[in-house]
Amino acid sequence: METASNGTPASYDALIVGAGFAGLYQLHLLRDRLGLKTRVLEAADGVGGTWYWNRYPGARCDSESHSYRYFFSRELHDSWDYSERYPGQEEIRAYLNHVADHLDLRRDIQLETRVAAAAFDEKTNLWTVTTKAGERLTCRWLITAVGCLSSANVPDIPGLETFKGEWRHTGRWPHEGVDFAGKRVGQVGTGSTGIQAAPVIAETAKTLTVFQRTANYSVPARNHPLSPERKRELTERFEEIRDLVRSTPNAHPFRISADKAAEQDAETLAQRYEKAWEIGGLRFRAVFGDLLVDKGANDTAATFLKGKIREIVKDPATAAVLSNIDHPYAAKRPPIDTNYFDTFNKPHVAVIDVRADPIKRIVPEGIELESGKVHELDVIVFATGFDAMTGPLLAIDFEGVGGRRLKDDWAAGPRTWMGVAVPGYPNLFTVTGPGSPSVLANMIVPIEQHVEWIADCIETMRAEGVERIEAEPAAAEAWMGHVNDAANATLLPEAGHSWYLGANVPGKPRVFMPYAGGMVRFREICDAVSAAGYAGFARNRPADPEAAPPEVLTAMVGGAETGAGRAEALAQGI
Ligand code: NA7
Repeated sequence: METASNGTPASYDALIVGAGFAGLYQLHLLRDRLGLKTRVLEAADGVGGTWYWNRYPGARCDSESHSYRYFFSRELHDSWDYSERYPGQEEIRAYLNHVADHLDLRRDIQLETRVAAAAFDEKTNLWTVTTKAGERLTCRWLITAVGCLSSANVPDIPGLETFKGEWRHTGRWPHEGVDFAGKRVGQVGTGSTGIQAAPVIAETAKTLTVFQRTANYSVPARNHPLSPERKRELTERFEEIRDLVRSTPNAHPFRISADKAAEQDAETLAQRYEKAWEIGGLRFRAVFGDLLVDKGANDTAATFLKGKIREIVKDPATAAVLSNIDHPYAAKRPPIDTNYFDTFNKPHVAVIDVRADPIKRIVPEGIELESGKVHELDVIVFATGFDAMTGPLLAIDFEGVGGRRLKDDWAAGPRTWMGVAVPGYPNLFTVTGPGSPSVLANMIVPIEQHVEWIADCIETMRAEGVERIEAEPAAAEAWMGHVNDAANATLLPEAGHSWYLGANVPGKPRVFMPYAGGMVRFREICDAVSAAGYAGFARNRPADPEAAPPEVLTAMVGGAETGAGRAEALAQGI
Protein backbone atom coordinates (compact mmCIF):
# COMPACT_ATOMS: atom_id res chain seq x y z
CA MET A 1 0.00 0.00 0.00
CA GLU A 2 1.10 3.55 -0.59
CA THR A 3 2.00 5.55 2.44
CA ALA A 4 2.70 9.15 3.17
CA SER A 5 6.13 8.44 4.58
CA ASN A 6 7.84 11.16 2.51
CA GLY A 7 5.47 13.81 3.89
CA THR A 8 3.44 14.14 0.70
CA PRO A 9 -0.09 12.96 1.31
CA ALA A 10 -1.00 9.82 -0.61
CA SER A 11 -3.72 10.75 -3.04
CA TYR A 12 -6.95 8.90 -3.81
CA ASP A 13 -10.07 9.50 -5.80
CA ALA A 14 -12.15 8.45 -2.82
CA LEU A 15 -11.64 7.75 0.86
CA ILE A 16 -14.19 5.93 2.95
CA VAL A 17 -14.21 6.08 6.75
CA GLY A 18 -15.37 2.82 8.30
CA ALA A 19 -15.42 -0.84 7.26
CA GLY A 20 -18.88 -1.97 8.35
CA PHE A 21 -21.80 -2.80 6.08
CA ALA A 22 -21.72 0.67 4.52
CA GLY A 23 -17.98 1.02 3.99
CA LEU A 24 -17.52 -2.42 2.45
CA TYR A 25 -20.24 -1.95 -0.14
CA GLN A 26 -19.15 1.62 -0.87
CA LEU A 27 -15.62 0.38 -1.56
CA HIS A 28 -16.94 -2.32 -3.86
CA LEU A 29 -19.00 0.16 -5.90
CA LEU A 30 -16.43 2.93 -6.14
CA ARG A 31 -13.51 0.65 -6.87
CA ASP A 32 -15.06 -2.14 -8.89
CA ARG A 33 -17.86 -0.31 -10.71
CA LEU A 34 -16.50 3.21 -11.08
CA GLY A 35 -12.83 2.23 -11.21
CA LEU A 36 -11.84 4.81 -8.62
CA LYS A 37 -8.67 4.64 -6.62
CA THR A 38 -10.31 4.11 -3.26
CA ARG A 39 -9.20 3.31 0.26
CA VAL A 40 -11.14 2.52 3.41
CA LEU A 41 -9.77 3.79 6.72
CA GLU A 42 -10.96 1.77 9.70
CA ALA A 43 -10.12 2.31 13.37
CA ALA A 44 -10.53 -1.33 14.40
CA ASP A 45 -8.16 -4.17 13.57
CA GLY A 46 -10.84 -5.97 11.60
CA VAL A 47 -13.89 -5.31 9.47
CA GLY A 48 -17.43 -5.33 10.86
CA GLY A 49 -18.15 -1.84 12.19
CA THR A 50 -20.87 -2.03 14.85
CA TRP A 51 -20.52 -5.81 14.82
CA TYR A 52 -16.81 -5.60 15.42
CA TRP A 53 -17.22 -3.54 18.60
CA ASN A 54 -20.46 -4.80 20.13
CA ARG A 55 -19.31 -8.13 21.54
CA TYR A 56 -21.20 -7.94 24.80
CA PRO A 57 -22.92 -11.09 26.10
CA GLY A 58 -26.09 -11.78 24.15
CA ALA A 59 -25.29 -9.33 21.32
CA ARG A 60 -27.68 -10.14 18.52
CA CYS A 61 -29.39 -8.26 15.72
CA ASP A 62 -33.10 -7.57 16.03
CA SER A 63 -33.64 -7.68 12.27
CA GLU A 64 -34.38 -11.18 11.02
CA SER A 65 -31.33 -12.76 9.45
CA HIS A 66 -32.84 -13.19 6.00
CA SER A 67 -33.24 -9.42 5.82
CA TYR A 68 -29.97 -8.49 7.52
CA ARG A 69 -27.66 -9.03 4.58
CA TYR A 70 -26.79 -7.41 1.29
CA PHE A 71 -29.25 -7.71 -1.55
CA PHE A 72 -27.20 -6.18 -4.37
CA SER A 73 -25.77 -9.48 -5.59
CA ARG A 74 -27.53 -12.79 -5.98
CA GLU A 75 -24.21 -14.54 -6.20
CA LEU A 76 -23.02 -13.05 -2.91
CA HIS A 77 -26.37 -13.83 -1.36
CA ASP A 78 -26.21 -17.47 -2.33
CA SER A 79 -22.70 -17.82 -0.93
CA TRP A 80 -23.82 -17.41 2.69
CA ASP A 81 -26.35 -18.92 5.09
CA TYR A 82 -27.22 -17.58 8.51
CA SER A 83 -27.94 -20.22 11.11
CA GLU A 84 -30.62 -18.57 13.28
CA ARG A 85 -33.75 -16.45 12.97
CA TYR A 86 -31.80 -13.52 14.46
CA PRO A 87 -28.11 -13.41 13.68
CA GLY A 88 -25.70 -13.20 16.60
CA GLN A 89 -22.79 -10.77 16.66
CA GLU A 90 -20.12 -13.35 15.84
CA GLU A 91 -22.07 -14.64 12.88
CA ILE A 92 -22.66 -11.17 11.44
CA ARG A 93 -18.98 -10.40 11.84
CA ALA A 94 -18.17 -13.68 10.10
CA TYR A 95 -20.57 -12.71 7.29
CA LEU A 96 -18.85 -9.36 6.80
CA ASN A 97 -15.46 -11.05 6.78
CA HIS A 98 -16.81 -13.43 4.18
CA VAL A 99 -18.00 -10.44 2.10
CA ALA A 100 -14.59 -8.78 2.38
CA ASP A 101 -12.94 -11.94 1.05
CA HIS A 102 -15.58 -12.72 -1.57
CA LEU A 103 -15.27 -9.25 -3.09
CA ASP A 104 -11.52 -9.06 -2.53
CA LEU A 105 -11.88 -5.89 -0.50
CA ARG A 106 -9.14 -6.29 2.09
CA ARG A 107 -6.31 -5.00 -0.08
CA ASP A 108 -7.92 -1.54 -0.02
CA ILE A 109 -8.85 -1.45 3.66
CA GLN A 110 -6.37 0.16 6.02
CA LEU A 111 -7.05 -1.14 9.54
CA GLU A 112 -6.08 0.36 12.89
CA THR A 113 -6.37 3.81 11.37
CA ARG A 114 -8.59 6.28 13.17
CA VAL A 115 -9.46 9.42 11.24
CA ALA A 116 -8.90 12.47 13.40
CA ALA A 117 -9.59 15.35 11.02
CA ALA A 118 -10.57 16.22 7.47
CA ALA A 119 -10.19 19.60 5.81
CA PHE A 120 -11.57 20.76 2.45
CA ASP A 121 -9.37 22.88 0.20
CA GLU A 122 -11.41 25.21 -1.99
CA LYS A 123 -8.52 25.83 -4.37
CA THR A 124 -8.10 22.18 -5.34
CA ASN A 125 -11.55 20.88 -4.35
CA LEU A 126 -9.80 18.11 -2.47
CA TRP A 127 -10.12 16.82 1.06
CA THR A 128 -7.07 16.20 3.20
CA VAL A 129 -7.71 13.53 5.80
CA THR A 130 -5.44 13.27 8.83
CA THR A 131 -5.30 10.12 10.88
CA LYS A 132 -4.73 9.95 14.61
CA ALA A 133 -1.23 8.64 13.89
CA GLY A 134 -0.55 11.77 11.81
CA GLU A 135 -0.75 10.23 8.35
CA ARG A 136 -2.25 12.51 5.71
CA LEU A 137 -4.17 11.41 2.63
CA THR A 138 -6.03 13.43 0.02
CA CYS A 139 -9.11 12.61 -1.99
CA ARG A 140 -11.75 14.21 -4.19
CA TRP A 141 -14.65 12.34 -2.62
CA LEU A 142 -14.90 11.66 1.08
CA ILE A 143 -17.52 9.24 2.35
CA THR A 144 -18.27 8.61 6.00
CA ALA A 145 -19.52 5.11 6.71
CA VAL A 146 -19.09 5.51 10.45
CA GLY A 147 -22.40 4.03 11.58
CA CYS A 148 -25.09 5.57 13.74
CA LEU A 149 -24.29 3.81 16.99
CA SER A 150 -20.53 3.72 17.30
CA SER A 151 -19.70 6.46 19.82
CA ALA A 152 -20.04 4.78 23.20
CA ASN A 153 -21.85 6.84 25.84
CA VAL A 154 -20.17 6.21 29.17
CA PRO A 155 -22.13 8.29 31.67
CA ASP A 156 -20.20 10.90 33.55
CA ILE A 157 -20.87 9.48 37.00
CA PRO A 158 -18.54 10.94 39.63
CA GLY A 159 -16.07 8.56 41.19
CA LEU A 160 -15.84 6.04 38.34
CA GLU A 161 -12.05 6.26 38.49
CA THR A 162 -12.12 5.18 42.14
CA PHE A 163 -13.92 1.90 41.43
CA LYS A 164 -11.82 -1.06 42.63
CA GLY A 165 -13.45 -3.57 40.30
CA GLU A 166 -13.66 -3.81 36.53
CA TRP A 167 -16.01 -1.69 34.42
CA ARG A 168 -16.94 -2.04 30.76
CA HIS A 169 -19.18 -0.39 28.18
CA THR A 170 -21.09 -2.89 26.06
CA GLY A 171 -20.04 -1.15 22.85
CA ARG A 172 -16.33 -1.50 23.71
CA TRP A 173 -16.31 -5.06 24.92
CA PRO A 174 -12.91 -6.79 25.22
CA HIS A 175 -12.21 -9.50 22.68
CA GLU A 176 -11.30 -11.98 25.37
CA GLY A 177 -14.69 -11.45 27.05
CA VAL A 178 -15.39 -10.73 30.70
CA ASP A 179 -15.51 -13.51 33.25
CA PHE A 180 -18.53 -13.02 35.51
CA ALA A 181 -18.20 -16.31 37.38
CA GLY A 182 -18.53 -15.77 41.10
CA LYS A 183 -18.74 -11.98 40.63
CA ARG A 184 -21.25 -9.42 41.83
CA VAL A 185 -22.24 -7.61 38.66
CA GLY A 186 -24.05 -4.29 38.31
CA GLN A 187 -25.59 -3.41 34.97
CA VAL A 188 -26.59 0.17 34.24
CA GLY A 189 -29.10 0.54 31.41
CA THR A 190 -32.17 -1.26 30.14
CA GLY A 191 -32.27 -0.42 26.43
CA SER A 192 -32.03 -3.06 23.70
CA THR A 193 -28.48 -3.87 24.77
CA GLY A 194 -29.13 -4.21 28.50
CA ILE A 195 -32.19 -6.33 27.78
CA GLN A 196 -30.08 -8.70 25.66
CA ALA A 197 -27.15 -8.77 28.07
CA ALA A 198 -28.82 -9.27 31.46
CA PRO A 199 -30.09 -12.85 30.93
CA VAL A 200 -26.69 -13.99 29.66
CA ILE A 201 -24.73 -12.25 32.42
CA ALA A 202 -27.09 -13.79 34.98
CA GLU A 203 -26.15 -17.27 33.78
CA THR A 204 -22.69 -17.07 35.34
CA ALA A 205 -22.64 -14.09 37.71
CA LYS A 206 -22.87 -14.61 41.44
CA THR A 207 -25.36 -11.76 41.58
CA LEU A 208 -26.73 -9.38 38.96
CA THR A 209 -28.17 -6.02 39.95
CA VAL A 210 -29.80 -4.10 37.11
CA PHE A 211 -29.94 -0.33 37.63
CA GLN A 212 -33.01 0.79 35.69
CA ARG A 213 -33.67 4.47 35.00
CA THR A 214 -36.43 4.01 32.43
CA ALA A 215 -38.51 0.86 32.40
CA ASN A 216 -38.85 -0.61 28.93
CA TYR A 217 -41.16 -2.80 26.92
CA SER A 218 -39.78 -5.96 25.41
CA VAL A 219 -41.22 -8.69 23.24
CA PRO A 220 -39.75 -12.21 23.08
CA ALA A 221 -37.52 -12.62 20.04
CA ARG A 222 -38.37 -16.31 19.75
CA ASN A 223 -35.00 -16.88 18.24
CA HIS A 224 -34.35 -20.39 16.92
CA PRO A 225 -32.00 -22.23 14.58
CA LEU A 226 -32.99 -22.28 10.92
CA SER A 227 -33.57 -25.75 9.53
CA PRO A 228 -31.86 -26.75 6.27
CA GLU A 229 -35.28 -26.57 4.54
CA ARG A 230 -35.90 -23.07 5.82
CA LYS A 231 -32.43 -21.95 4.72
CA ARG A 232 -33.05 -23.36 1.28
CA GLU A 233 -36.42 -21.70 1.06
CA LEU A 234 -34.96 -18.32 2.08
CA THR A 235 -32.22 -18.66 -0.54
CA GLU A 236 -34.72 -19.50 -3.23
CA ARG A 237 -36.97 -16.58 -2.27
CA PHE A 238 -34.16 -14.05 -2.71
CA GLU A 239 -35.97 -11.79 -5.17
CA GLU A 240 -39.22 -11.85 -3.28
CA ILE A 241 -37.51 -10.97 0.01
CA ARG A 242 -35.40 -8.27 -1.63
CA ASP A 243 -38.46 -6.67 -3.18
CA LEU A 244 -40.34 -6.95 0.09
CA VAL A 245 -37.71 -5.18 2.20
CA ARG A 246 -37.47 -2.48 -0.44
CA SER A 247 -41.21 -1.93 -0.42
CA THR A 248 -41.99 -1.73 3.30
CA PRO A 249 -41.63 1.62 5.05
CA ASN A 250 -39.34 0.23 7.76
CA ALA A 251 -37.43 -2.10 5.38
CA HIS A 252 -38.24 -5.19 7.43
CA PRO A 253 -39.42 -8.35 5.65
CA PHE A 254 -43.04 -8.03 6.75
CA ARG A 255 -45.87 -5.61 6.15
CA ILE A 256 -47.50 -3.52 8.84
CA SER A 257 -51.17 -4.39 9.04
CA ALA A 258 -53.60 -1.74 7.83
CA ASP A 259 -56.04 -2.76 10.59
CA LYS A 260 -56.48 -0.26 13.35
CA ALA A 261 -56.27 -1.22 17.00
CA ALA A 262 -58.63 1.65 17.79
CA GLU A 263 -61.38 -0.08 15.80
CA GLN A 264 -61.15 -3.52 17.42
CA ASP A 265 -63.19 -4.88 20.29
CA ALA A 266 -61.45 -6.09 23.44
CA GLU A 267 -61.60 -9.76 22.48
CA THR A 268 -60.08 -9.20 19.03
CA LEU A 269 -57.33 -7.04 20.52
CA ALA A 270 -56.47 -9.73 23.04
CA GLN A 271 -56.38 -12.44 20.36
CA ARG A 272 -54.31 -10.42 17.94
CA TYR A 273 -51.80 -9.29 20.55
CA GLU A 274 -51.50 -12.79 21.96
CA LYS A 275 -50.77 -14.17 18.51
CA ALA A 276 -48.25 -11.40 17.80
CA TRP A 277 -46.58 -12.11 21.16
CA GLU A 278 -46.25 -15.76 20.15
CA ILE A 279 -44.72 -14.83 16.78
CA GLY A 280 -42.40 -12.47 18.63
CA GLY A 281 -39.76 -9.97 17.60
CA LEU A 282 -40.36 -6.68 15.86
CA ARG A 283 -43.31 -8.24 14.05
CA PHE A 284 -45.29 -7.49 17.20
CA ARG A 285 -45.26 -3.85 16.18
CA ALA A 286 -46.80 -4.72 12.80
CA VAL A 287 -49.97 -6.18 14.22
CA PHE A 288 -51.87 -2.90 13.83
CA GLY A 289 -51.21 0.11 11.62
CA ASP A 290 -52.14 2.84 14.06
CA LEU A 291 -49.88 2.04 17.00
CA LEU A 292 -47.52 4.93 16.33
CA VAL A 293 -50.18 7.34 15.23
CA ASP A 294 -52.87 7.15 17.81
CA LYS A 295 -52.12 7.28 21.52
CA GLY A 296 -55.34 5.44 22.34
CA ALA A 297 -54.38 2.62 19.99
CA ASN A 298 -50.87 2.53 21.41
CA ASP A 299 -52.30 2.31 24.93
CA THR A 300 -53.93 -1.01 24.03
CA ALA A 301 -50.54 -2.47 23.08
CA ALA A 302 -48.87 -0.88 26.10
CA THR A 303 -51.47 -2.35 28.46
CA PHE A 304 -51.04 -5.79 26.93
CA LEU A 305 -47.24 -5.67 27.20
CA LYS A 306 -47.23 -4.35 30.76
CA GLY A 307 -49.65 -7.15 31.65
CA LYS A 308 -47.21 -9.67 30.21
CA ILE A 309 -44.44 -8.34 32.46
CA ARG A 310 -46.66 -8.73 35.52
CA GLU A 311 -47.59 -12.23 34.38
CA ILE A 312 -43.98 -13.34 33.89
CA VAL A 313 -42.32 -11.69 36.89
CA LYS A 314 -43.43 -13.48 40.03
CA ASP A 315 -42.47 -10.93 42.70
CA PRO A 316 -45.10 -8.15 42.51
CA ALA A 317 -42.71 -5.40 43.70
CA THR A 318 -40.14 -6.33 41.02
CA ALA A 319 -42.89 -6.59 38.40
CA ALA A 320 -44.13 -3.14 39.40
CA VAL A 321 -40.68 -1.59 38.86
CA LEU A 322 -40.20 -3.35 35.51
CA SER A 323 -43.65 -2.48 34.18
CA ASN A 324 -43.70 1.14 35.32
CA ILE A 325 -43.17 2.33 31.75
CA ASP A 326 -43.70 6.00 31.00
CA HIS A 327 -43.71 6.18 27.19
CA PRO A 328 -45.78 4.79 24.33
CA TYR A 329 -44.80 1.38 23.01
CA ALA A 330 -42.18 1.66 20.23
CA ALA A 331 -41.73 5.41 20.74
CA LYS A 332 -38.27 4.39 21.90
CA ARG A 333 -36.53 1.67 19.97
CA PRO A 334 -38.54 -1.44 20.97
CA PRO A 335 -36.24 -4.15 22.33
CA ILE A 336 -36.75 -7.84 21.72
CA ASP A 337 -35.35 -10.40 24.11
CA THR A 338 -34.63 -13.93 25.17
CA ASN A 339 -35.82 -14.52 28.75
CA TYR A 340 -35.33 -10.92 29.92
CA PHE A 341 -38.25 -10.58 32.31
CA ASP A 342 -37.99 -14.21 33.43
CA THR A 343 -34.41 -13.53 34.52
CA PHE A 344 -35.78 -11.44 37.39
CA ASN A 345 -37.37 -14.58 38.85
CA LYS A 346 -33.90 -15.87 39.66
CA PRO A 347 -32.98 -15.34 43.30
CA HIS A 348 -29.61 -13.77 42.50
CA VAL A 349 -31.03 -11.12 40.11
CA ALA A 350 -32.54 -7.81 41.21
CA VAL A 351 -33.70 -4.57 39.64
CA ILE A 352 -33.10 -1.21 41.29
CA ASP A 353 -35.27 1.74 40.32
CA VAL A 354 -32.73 4.53 39.91
CA ARG A 355 -35.38 6.99 38.88
CA ALA A 356 -36.80 6.70 42.42
CA ASP A 357 -33.35 6.58 44.03
CA PRO A 358 -30.81 7.91 41.52
CA ILE A 359 -27.20 6.91 41.22
CA LYS A 360 -25.21 9.44 43.22
CA ARG A 361 -21.67 8.31 42.55
CA ILE A 362 -19.39 5.40 42.14
CA VAL A 363 -17.32 4.47 45.16
CA PRO A 364 -14.44 1.98 45.36
CA GLU A 365 -16.85 -0.76 46.49
CA GLY A 366 -19.60 -0.19 43.92
CA ILE A 367 -22.53 2.13 43.19
CA GLU A 368 -23.91 4.54 45.75
CA LEU A 369 -27.47 5.85 45.43
CA GLU A 370 -28.83 9.20 46.58
CA SER A 371 -30.37 7.47 49.60
CA GLY A 372 -26.86 6.52 50.73
CA LYS A 373 -27.38 2.84 49.96
CA VAL A 374 -24.23 1.29 48.47
CA HIS A 375 -24.48 -1.72 46.15
CA GLU A 376 -21.21 -3.59 46.40
CA LEU A 377 -19.98 -4.82 43.03
CA ASP A 378 -17.03 -6.51 41.37
CA VAL A 379 -17.98 -5.57 37.80
CA ILE A 380 -20.02 -2.68 36.39
CA VAL A 381 -21.45 -3.09 32.90
CA PHE A 382 -22.55 0.15 31.25
CA ALA A 383 -25.28 -0.73 28.76
CA THR A 384 -25.81 2.99 28.43
CA GLY A 385 -26.00 3.35 24.69
CA PHE A 386 -24.38 5.72 22.28
CA ASP A 387 -23.96 9.32 21.30
CA ALA A 388 -26.11 8.31 18.37
CA MET A 389 -25.95 9.50 14.78
CA THR A 390 -24.02 12.75 15.26
CA GLY A 391 -21.45 11.38 17.74
CA PRO A 392 -19.39 9.37 15.24
CA LEU A 393 -19.31 12.29 12.79
CA LEU A 394 -18.43 14.93 15.34
CA ALA A 395 -15.61 12.73 16.62
CA ILE A 396 -13.85 13.78 13.39
CA ASP A 397 -12.75 17.42 13.21
CA PHE A 398 -14.32 18.38 9.86
CA GLU A 399 -13.17 21.70 8.44
CA GLY A 400 -15.31 22.85 5.57
CA VAL A 401 -15.48 25.91 3.34
CA GLY A 402 -13.82 29.00 4.78
CA GLY A 403 -12.52 27.16 7.85
CA ARG A 404 -15.97 26.38 9.24
CA ARG A 405 -16.19 23.48 11.68
CA LEU A 406 -18.89 20.83 11.74
CA LYS A 407 -19.07 20.90 15.52
CA ASP A 408 -19.94 24.63 15.35
CA ASP A 409 -22.35 24.24 12.45
CA TRP A 410 -24.19 21.48 14.31
CA ALA A 411 -24.08 23.09 17.75
CA ALA A 412 -27.86 23.46 17.68
CA GLY A 413 -28.42 20.12 15.95
CA PRO A 414 -27.45 18.40 12.70
CA ARG A 415 -28.22 19.92 9.31
CA THR A 416 -28.10 17.65 6.27
CA TRP A 417 -29.68 17.36 2.85
CA MET A 418 -31.37 13.93 2.87
CA GLY A 419 -29.00 12.73 5.57
CA VAL A 420 -26.31 12.37 2.97
CA ALA A 421 -24.75 15.80 2.37
CA VAL A 422 -23.91 18.79 4.53
CA PRO A 423 -23.90 22.45 3.39
CA GLY A 424 -20.43 23.94 3.73
CA TYR A 425 -18.72 20.54 3.25
CA PRO A 426 -18.45 19.89 -0.49
CA ASN A 427 -17.72 16.42 -1.84
CA LEU A 428 -18.49 14.90 1.57
CA PHE A 429 -21.14 12.17 1.70
CA THR A 430 -22.49 10.79 4.96
CA VAL A 431 -23.95 7.28 4.67
CA THR A 432 -27.03 7.08 6.93
CA GLY A 433 -26.26 10.47 8.41
CA PRO A 434 -28.70 12.33 10.67
CA GLY A 435 -31.88 13.02 8.73
CA SER A 436 -31.86 9.65 6.95
CA PRO A 437 -34.26 6.81 7.87
CA SER A 438 -31.31 4.72 9.13
CA VAL A 439 -32.10 3.46 12.63
CA LEU A 440 -35.86 3.57 12.08
CA ALA A 441 -35.44 0.98 9.35
CA ASN A 442 -33.73 -2.36 8.97
CA MET A 443 -30.33 -0.71 8.51
CA ILE A 444 -29.07 -2.73 5.58
CA VAL A 445 -31.70 -1.39 3.23
CA PRO A 446 -30.99 2.32 3.81
CA ILE A 447 -27.26 1.55 3.73
CA GLU A 448 -27.53 -0.09 0.30
CA GLN A 449 -29.73 2.72 -0.97
CA HIS A 450 -27.39 5.48 0.27
CA VAL A 451 -24.27 3.77 -0.98
CA GLU A 452 -25.77 3.25 -4.44
CA TRP A 453 -27.10 6.81 -4.58
CA ILE A 454 -23.68 8.19 -3.61
CA ALA A 455 -21.90 6.04 -6.21
CA ASP A 456 -24.37 7.16 -8.90
CA CYS A 457 -23.88 10.78 -7.89
CA ILE A 458 -20.08 10.55 -8.06
CA GLU A 459 -20.31 8.74 -11.39
CA THR A 460 -22.52 11.48 -12.81
CA MET A 461 -20.30 14.24 -11.44
CA ARG A 462 -17.26 12.68 -13.01
CA ALA A 463 -19.02 12.17 -16.33
CA GLU A 464 -20.07 15.81 -16.32
CA GLY A 465 -16.70 17.14 -15.23
CA VAL A 466 -18.00 18.32 -11.87
CA GLU A 467 -15.23 18.58 -9.29
CA ARG A 468 -17.25 20.08 -6.49
CA ILE A 469 -20.77 19.34 -5.33
CA GLU A 470 -22.27 20.88 -2.22
CA ALA A 471 -25.69 20.83 -0.57
CA GLU A 472 -27.46 24.19 -0.67
CA PRO A 473 -28.28 25.54 2.83
CA ALA A 474 -31.94 25.99 1.89
CA ALA A 475 -32.20 22.33 0.89
CA ALA A 476 -30.86 21.24 4.28
CA GLU A 477 -33.15 23.67 6.12
CA ALA A 478 -36.16 22.36 4.23
CA TRP A 479 -35.08 18.77 4.77
CA MET A 480 -34.62 19.13 8.52
CA GLY A 481 -38.02 20.80 8.66
CA HIS A 482 -39.49 17.82 6.89
CA VAL A 483 -37.66 15.38 9.19
CA ASN A 484 -39.14 17.23 12.14
CA ASP A 485 -42.64 17.24 10.63
CA ALA A 486 -42.45 13.53 9.87
CA ALA A 487 -41.45 12.78 13.47
CA ASN A 488 -44.15 15.05 14.86
CA ALA A 489 -46.75 13.20 12.84
CA THR A 490 -45.99 10.15 15.01
CA LEU A 491 -45.82 9.35 18.71
CA LEU A 492 -42.02 9.00 18.49
CA PRO A 493 -41.19 12.38 20.07
CA GLU A 494 -43.34 11.45 23.08
CA ALA A 495 -40.47 9.41 24.49
CA GLY A 496 -38.66 12.52 25.71
CA HIS A 497 -35.63 10.53 26.89
CA SER A 498 -35.00 8.69 23.65
CA TRP A 499 -31.67 8.60 21.86
CA TYR A 500 -33.54 9.39 18.63
CA LEU A 501 -33.73 12.88 20.18
CA GLY A 502 -30.21 12.88 21.58
CA ALA A 503 -31.72 13.08 25.05
CA ASN A 504 -29.49 10.36 26.52
CA VAL A 505 -26.37 12.51 26.19
CA PRO A 506 -26.29 15.46 28.60
CA GLY A 507 -25.96 18.78 26.78
CA LYS A 508 -26.77 17.34 23.35
CA PRO A 509 -29.29 19.46 21.41
CA ARG A 510 -32.75 17.88 21.29
CA VAL A 511 -33.45 17.34 17.63
CA PHE A 512 -35.29 14.31 16.29
CA MET A 513 -32.53 12.90 14.08
CA PRO A 514 -33.74 9.94 12.01
CA TYR A 515 -36.27 10.41 9.20
CA ALA A 516 -39.63 8.91 10.19
CA GLY A 517 -41.24 9.42 6.79
CA GLY A 518 -40.44 5.89 5.66
CA MET A 519 -37.78 4.26 3.56
CA VAL A 520 -40.02 3.98 0.52
CA ARG A 521 -40.76 7.68 0.46
CA PHE A 522 -37.13 8.48 1.23
CA ARG A 523 -35.93 6.47 -1.74
CA GLU A 524 -38.43 8.23 -3.98
CA ILE A 525 -37.22 11.62 -2.80
CA CYS A 526 -33.57 10.72 -3.39
CA ASP A 527 -34.40 9.41 -6.87
CA ALA A 528 -36.39 12.54 -7.69
CA VAL A 529 -33.48 14.72 -6.54
CA SER A 530 -31.02 12.94 -8.82
CA ALA A 531 -33.49 12.81 -11.71
CA ALA A 532 -33.87 16.58 -11.39
CA GLY A 533 -30.12 17.00 -11.97
CA TYR A 534 -29.19 16.81 -8.28
CA ALA A 535 -31.63 19.39 -7.07
CA GLY A 536 -30.56 21.20 -3.94
CA PHE A 537 -26.88 20.82 -4.78
CA ALA A 538 -24.50 23.50 -6.03
CA ARG A 539 -22.16 22.10 -8.64
CA ASN A 540 -18.77 23.56 -9.55
CA ARG A 541 -19.65 26.67 -7.57
CA PRO A 542 -20.03 27.65 -3.94
CA ALA A 543 -23.43 27.04 -2.38
CA ASP A 544 -25.82 29.96 -2.60
CA PRO A 545 -27.12 31.15 0.79
CA GLU A 546 -30.00 32.89 -1.00
CA ALA A 547 -31.12 29.84 -3.01
CA ALA A 548 -34.73 28.69 -2.54
CA PRO A 549 -35.49 25.17 -1.32
CA PRO A 550 -35.53 22.73 -4.25
CA GLU A 551 -38.92 22.50 -5.91
CA VAL A 552 -38.60 18.76 -6.18
CA LEU A 553 -38.65 18.45 -2.40
CA THR A 554 -41.66 20.68 -2.03
CA ALA A 555 -43.43 18.64 -4.67
CA MET A 556 -42.52 15.34 -3.04
CA VAL A 557 -43.35 16.17 0.56
CA GLY A 558 -46.09 18.73 0.08
CA GLY A 559 -48.68 16.18 1.14
CA ALA A 560 -46.62 14.48 3.79
CA GLU A 561 -48.43 15.95 6.73
CA THR A 562 -51.91 15.56 5.32
CA GLY A 563 -54.04 12.83 3.77
CA ALA A 564 -52.28 9.83 2.31
CA GLY A 565 -48.85 11.32 2.90
CA ARG A 566 -49.59 11.66 6.58
CA ALA A 567 -50.67 8.05 6.81
CA GLU A 568 -47.42 6.90 5.30
CA ALA A 569 -45.33 9.14 7.50
CA LEU A 570 -47.20 7.84 10.48
CA ALA A 571 -46.73 4.18 9.73
CA GLN A 572 -43.08 4.30 10.85
CA GLY A 573 -41.34 3.67 14.06
CA ILE A 574 -39.18 0.61 14.11
P1 NA7 B 1 -30.08 2.84 24.68
O1 NA7 B 1 -31.28 2.34 24.00
O2 NA7 B 1 -29.71 4.28 24.56
O3 NA7 B 1 -30.23 2.46 26.21
C1 NA7 B 1 -29.34 2.97 27.19
C2 NA7 B 1 -29.86 2.64 28.55
O4 NA7 B 1 -28.96 3.16 29.51
C3 NA7 B 1 -31.21 3.27 28.86
O5 NA7 B 1 -31.93 2.40 29.67
C4 NA7 B 1 -30.80 4.53 29.61
O6 NA7 B 1 -31.80 5.04 30.44
C5 NA7 B 1 -29.66 4.00 30.42
N1 NA7 B 1 -28.77 5.05 30.89
C6 NA7 B 1 -28.01 5.89 30.15
N2 NA7 B 1 -27.31 6.71 30.95
C7 NA7 B 1 -27.65 6.38 32.22
C8 NA7 B 1 -27.27 6.87 33.48
N3 NA7 B 1 -26.41 7.88 33.61
N4 NA7 B 1 -27.82 6.30 34.58
C9 NA7 B 1 -28.70 5.30 34.47
N5 NA7 B 1 -29.10 4.78 33.28
C10 NA7 B 1 -28.57 5.33 32.18
O7 NA7 B 1 -28.79 2.02 24.21
P2 NA7 B 1 -28.66 0.50 23.80
O8 NA7 B 1 -27.21 0.21 23.67
O9 NA7 B 1 -29.45 -0.36 24.69
O10 NA7 B 1 -29.34 0.41 22.41
C11 NA7 B 1 -28.93 1.23 21.34
C12 NA7 B 1 -29.43 0.69 20.06
O11 NA7 B 1 -28.57 -0.34 19.59
C13 NA7 B 1 -30.74 0.01 20.09
O12 NA7 B 1 -31.79 0.86 20.17
C14 NA7 B 1 -30.72 -0.81 18.82
O13 NA7 B 1 -31.02 0.02 17.73
C15 NA7 B 1 -29.31 -1.23 18.75
P3 NA7 B 1 -32.80 6.21 29.87
O14 NA7 B 1 -33.72 5.49 28.95
O15 NA7 B 1 -31.90 7.21 29.16
O16 NA7 B 1 -33.44 6.75 31.08
